[in-house]
Amino acid sequence: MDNKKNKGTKMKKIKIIHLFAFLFFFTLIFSCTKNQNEKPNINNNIIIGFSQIGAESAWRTCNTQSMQEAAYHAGIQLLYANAEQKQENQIKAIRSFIVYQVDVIVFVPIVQSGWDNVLQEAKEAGIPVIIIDRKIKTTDESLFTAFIGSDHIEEGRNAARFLLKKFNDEQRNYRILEIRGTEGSSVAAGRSAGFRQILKTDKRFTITASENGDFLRSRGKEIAETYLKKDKDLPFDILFSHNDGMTLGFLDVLEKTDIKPAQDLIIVSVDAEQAAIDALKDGKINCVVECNPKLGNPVMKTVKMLSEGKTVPKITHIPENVFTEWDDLSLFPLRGY
Ligand code: GYE
Repeated sequence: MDNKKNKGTKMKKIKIIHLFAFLFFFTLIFSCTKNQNEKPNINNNIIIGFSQIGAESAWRTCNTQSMQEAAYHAGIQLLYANAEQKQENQIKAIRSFIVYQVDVIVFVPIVQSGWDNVLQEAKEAGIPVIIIDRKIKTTDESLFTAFIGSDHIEEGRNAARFLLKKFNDEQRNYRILEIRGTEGSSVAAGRSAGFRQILKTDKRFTITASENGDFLRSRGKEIAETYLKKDKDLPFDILFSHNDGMTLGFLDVLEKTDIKPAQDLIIVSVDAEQAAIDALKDGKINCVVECNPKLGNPVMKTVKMLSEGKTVPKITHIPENVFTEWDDLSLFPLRGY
């Protein structure tokens, strides 16, 4: 990273006014932790510029908090920018981080494509980029230093594996409604692909409808309203929803009908936020595939390794669980999101 500082002389000098404008737009986070007894370990001056997508779900809020808390405990300054669900805002934030000459850029790509130019700019400025949670599509893998997050294809496979196990002995056909996450995101693409990969081996299962729910609870509700018309038969046997928010929105509507969730309609969800685990315990969901939002510590560890000039792994996938109706979750610890 010292090299980068030397290269920095090539860049235009930041004027004081730019610095103030920058600080106005980005929150400097030092004190977000709840546990005030633990003293942070301030041993260097690393600055991370972090571009987050927004706050569309409980998962996302926990992901942001995990980054803030881990940075605080590691004694790292985190410049946090909330993109309010817009790729263009993320690109602007990344450009500001380059001008500010942060030590590392960390970002969650809302969609897979369209990052090459801005990442090339970061590369030319000598700033390493760590991509977290969602992946990008690029022909030039040198544009980022590391990826840390879940294997979303495996999550889709796990959702499908649950169905194969549940219906192991039955000889009938199943109609599936899929509610997808944000269009163009690697998560939606991965969960869809993994799910299909496993189910295509079994002719009993057909995905009869697939809707974009944008990871929003409100969209889950709207989709349920479209399909669950009174005096009509339930058009599906299974719901596969790409996140708990959309599942819970769907349940809000389903519970006003005579259809029994997790019995008349088998429900498989992803994320494992507390509300979904509670619904699983209450017999309203059949399976919840975990997606772990707590990426803060592995990210800070990687940043420290980079600052010490060490080589870091290119791809780190976080191990994850699957929670089902067959598990005893009575003593299960709180999820924290
Ligand atoms: O499943 C969802 C969200 O990118 C894995 O984004 C993440 C997804 C998560 O907001 O709830």
